[in-house]
Amino acid sequence: MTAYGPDFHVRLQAFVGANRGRVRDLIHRFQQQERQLFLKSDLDDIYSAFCDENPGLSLHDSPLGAALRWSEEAVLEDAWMYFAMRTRVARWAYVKLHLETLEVAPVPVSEFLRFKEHLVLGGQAETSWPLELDFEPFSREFFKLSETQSIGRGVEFLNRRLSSRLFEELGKGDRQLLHFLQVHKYREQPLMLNDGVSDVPALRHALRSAVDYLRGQPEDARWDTLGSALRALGFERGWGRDAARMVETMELLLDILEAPTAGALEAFLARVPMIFSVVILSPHGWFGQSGVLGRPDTGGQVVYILDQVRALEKEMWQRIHDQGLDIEPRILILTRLIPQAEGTASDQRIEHVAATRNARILRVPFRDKAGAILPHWVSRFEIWPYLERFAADAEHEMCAELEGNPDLIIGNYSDGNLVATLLSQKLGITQCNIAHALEKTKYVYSDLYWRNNEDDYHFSCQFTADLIAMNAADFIITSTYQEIAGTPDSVGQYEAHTAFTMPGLCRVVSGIDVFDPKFNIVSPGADADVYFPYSDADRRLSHLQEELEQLVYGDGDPSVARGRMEDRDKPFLFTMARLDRIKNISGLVEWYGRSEALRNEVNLLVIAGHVERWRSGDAEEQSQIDLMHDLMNRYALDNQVRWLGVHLEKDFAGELYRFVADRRGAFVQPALFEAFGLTVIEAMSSGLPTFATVFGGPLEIIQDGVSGFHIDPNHGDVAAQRIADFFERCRNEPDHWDHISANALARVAARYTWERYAERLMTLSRVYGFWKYVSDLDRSATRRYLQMFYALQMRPLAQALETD
Ligand code: UDP
Ligand code: LCN
Repeated sequence: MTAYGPDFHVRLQAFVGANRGRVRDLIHRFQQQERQLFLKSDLDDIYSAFCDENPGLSLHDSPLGAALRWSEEAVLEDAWMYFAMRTRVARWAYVKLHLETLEVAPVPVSEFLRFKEHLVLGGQAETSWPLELDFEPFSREFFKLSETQSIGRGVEFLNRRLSSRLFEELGKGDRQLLHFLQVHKYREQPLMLNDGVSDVPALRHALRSAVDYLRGQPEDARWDTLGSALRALGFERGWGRDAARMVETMELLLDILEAPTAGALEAFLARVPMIFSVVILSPHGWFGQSGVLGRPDTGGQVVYILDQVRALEKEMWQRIHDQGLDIEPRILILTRLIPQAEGTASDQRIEHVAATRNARILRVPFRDKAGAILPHWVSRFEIWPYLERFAADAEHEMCAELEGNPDLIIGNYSDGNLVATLLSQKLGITQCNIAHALEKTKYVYSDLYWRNNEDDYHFSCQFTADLIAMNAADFIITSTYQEIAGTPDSVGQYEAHTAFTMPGLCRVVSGIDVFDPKFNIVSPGADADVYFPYSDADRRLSHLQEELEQLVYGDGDPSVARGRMEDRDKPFLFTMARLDRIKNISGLVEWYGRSEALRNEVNLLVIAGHVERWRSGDAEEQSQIDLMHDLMNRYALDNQVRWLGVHLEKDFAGELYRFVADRRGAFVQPALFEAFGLTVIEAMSSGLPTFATVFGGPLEIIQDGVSGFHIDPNHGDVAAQRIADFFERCRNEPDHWDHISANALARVAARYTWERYAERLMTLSRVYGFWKYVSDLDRSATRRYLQMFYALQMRPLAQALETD
């Protein structure tokens, strides 16, 4: 098989030169298409057809075959064709081919992008001077991962690489570690070390003396009795709750000073009391604890954050407690206050988060230019003008609530990550980003033809914000590997920001490097108190059964329900999602309508959006509602499909998944693309066999045919048949259902839990905080560049959206 290397284009040129006639035939095929832009699927189709017709050519093993297979995109104009080749996961190269002379040459990414811009700007692309963004020079000096399998394990490699380098430099690392430990305090209370320890030899000496002293004390002795002796040696609180743990922590540090290893460093840093308060940003949606889910902008992110907060608080409390400190951790979720709250709590300034000790939601309103509070909800695509003012107001309110600055700021989604950037940069606080979903990959050509979408989506603002935030973050966590770098066959969400162009706005030649060690995969879980196995009889919410029966099988109120499942003996398929185009709920209804086999096997329950159009205030949702009615009519589905336009509370939704499992049904997630897919792990945690899209997170969550099934939303008929076959098999072999169900449960338990999530996130925050302090991970040059980019591009774009 041809591999990519520095001489690839020479080999390609030789092959093209030796097969001129055939290559011209192939070029002719492209030209016949009468188009200029080819996506991977177009290239594959043309190439496969050509190979079938020219069996003697054996293109497959040739450099030309490889170039075509690797190409994600090609652009044809006049005498040239340019190819963007993804030669391996996250590795790109660009090449051009002259259509007459058949000259081949490698090209830099900027030339490829400029050529592509012709499609939009015509000849102006050559003469214009666009803003060309290149973040690469800023990180040239930094350590980067080099293997694709290391992507997303940044902290592991950062520790390995930097610990040896730092400590090699003649005690430089030791000194920095000493300074780092000396600055720790909680408010005015010093922690870890006091001024009694002046240099590294003194620290080693003090540690040895303290360990000797502590070994002579009862293992469970506390600071109250040990403190005065330890203080005299130079120590403050923070080493452990009792003598045994203090010895462990001190010995870990002695080990590091002796010969640092990545493992010891991580274990030690994980114990350093650094994180007492955390701010989590989620500005755009209806953020609340009830009555908000299922609305257009209020999806999994809200569920994720509330579960995250509960898990984080527990973890923070435990760590603080284990280190012998009696400090209550504080977590604030900062979101938008919406006065016209439509029955939700979104108009309340502050709200305690249920099942936490101290976590709260703090809501700060958006203000317009004149300073007036914005009363109504604003779509996530329209919020850009309000964020800078929101950040300024939020800063005051959050610092007042916390009585000081937080120790960590976590952004969520594009808007939250941008506000996190503004606050973190201003206050000098460690910043963690969580994208949840990056919009760029959801819409084909959202970059190249951005102007076509500008009125509805304002991607100019969103992609600019994403670039700023991802480059500003100290670390980024993602739910899956594919979110960062895709798969061998598909481009990752972050990877899609490596190089792209928005003609007339900016040309991004290096937007983000997925080999940067700032990326870490930390997958979320499903709330184990709500989503538990259907077989767990003692915990079942039996009081909800009647209501569920009514909801699923009843006639229901026509304003919120359409259709009923007349044959109650059949199992049913269940799907639940926001009624966005990308969720493809209407696609599922259509596959179902068209598949006799599937209709014979099962009924379908859909919970999505509203049944009555007027209830929706969102254009995309309204058009999906129209389409759903159209499909229900076209395929006469009213006696087999039940469509409910209700937003379920969490407990109720949890019991509904189990209700489906009791009847040996299955869950379907048919999205065109799903960044992660919390419903998928909720269904699997309930023991439901799950069929989910092959595009996005579910590809990684489910092992196809083992713990569930993948379906391709672009081949609905095949998907429908696959589901029908499963039910047919279950009728003949009832064990099959049990087998998939048990594997789904095991898969989630092994990989997707909030306990593991919280442990990782707290460790990462400390490790990145440490490296930021002791090395130049602070990236001051990048910061300055980003500030300029913000002021010169982001702010004017956002301001232009605000009407008077
Ligand atoms: N959800 C809900 N009621 C609804 C629709 C959705 O409770 O009517 C919940 C669902 O259980 C899941 C979340 O909203 O927890 C959706 O998250 P997911 O990651 O599947 O998709 P997103 O909406 O974030 O794109
Ligand atoms: C946003 C999405 O689109 C989902 O795929 C995720 O599961 C959710 O956020 C939580 O991260």
